[in-house]
Amino acid sequence: MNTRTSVQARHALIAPDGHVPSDFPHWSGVRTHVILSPAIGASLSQFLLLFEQPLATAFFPESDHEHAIYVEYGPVRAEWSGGSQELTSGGFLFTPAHTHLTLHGEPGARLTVFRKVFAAISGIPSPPVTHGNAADIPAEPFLGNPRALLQTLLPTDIHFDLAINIFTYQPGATLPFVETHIMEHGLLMLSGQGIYRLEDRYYHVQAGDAIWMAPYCPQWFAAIGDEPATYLYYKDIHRLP
Ligand code: UGY
Ligand code: MN
Repeated sequence: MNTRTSVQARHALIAPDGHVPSDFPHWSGVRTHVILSPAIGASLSQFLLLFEQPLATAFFPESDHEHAIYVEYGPVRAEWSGGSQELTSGGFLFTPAHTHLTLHGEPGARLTVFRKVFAAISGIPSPPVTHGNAADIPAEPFLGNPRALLQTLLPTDIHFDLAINIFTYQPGATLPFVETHIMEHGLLMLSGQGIYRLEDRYYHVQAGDAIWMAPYCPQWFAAIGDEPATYLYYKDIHRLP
């Protein structure tokens, strides 16, 4: 037996063939894979939620964790302290710390949740609940390259201590250099395939794969194949080390 999954001290590739679901109190009808968590060495958690049954429910109780959600397939109804929103494919939602969050999905709905402890700055309010759809977010050439387009889903103001972005590469396009930075990433390949360099290793990655890059993990990507490669990723931002 074999797998492309590789778990290292400072990075991981998690391929779907190894997924094993978790159950949580008051959740029902949702197949839940905890892809990343502090147990692997990350400071974020990354969940993959597959809604399987009518009235399926996932529940994140109020805590010092904030949540950022991206819906691959909807519809999903999100309810939080003080509001609710229907999310279709491409929909995203941010809920700040100290907000409970309930997600109801139709069978076949699939989404990713990034969860982390909010890094508060005294005197600056928490970021507000924010939602939208990737279809309405402009795709900007990354460092001038129109074959590598970046969408920044959440506002870029300093209230936010995380970003969720979508990168779309045409076949043959690459990250322009090997990045090495303090920011940590959790990543989900949404479509296509490519080669991901993580530290000194090179991995073939494809839709459905997830990646953890610890701070300072050298990283580079090249899209291969006949169709564009797209990935969703999390990044911590805007806080002094
Ligand atoms: O935002 C980023 O750091 C991004 N360029 N990293 C990546 O795609 N691995
Ligand atoms: Mn990066």
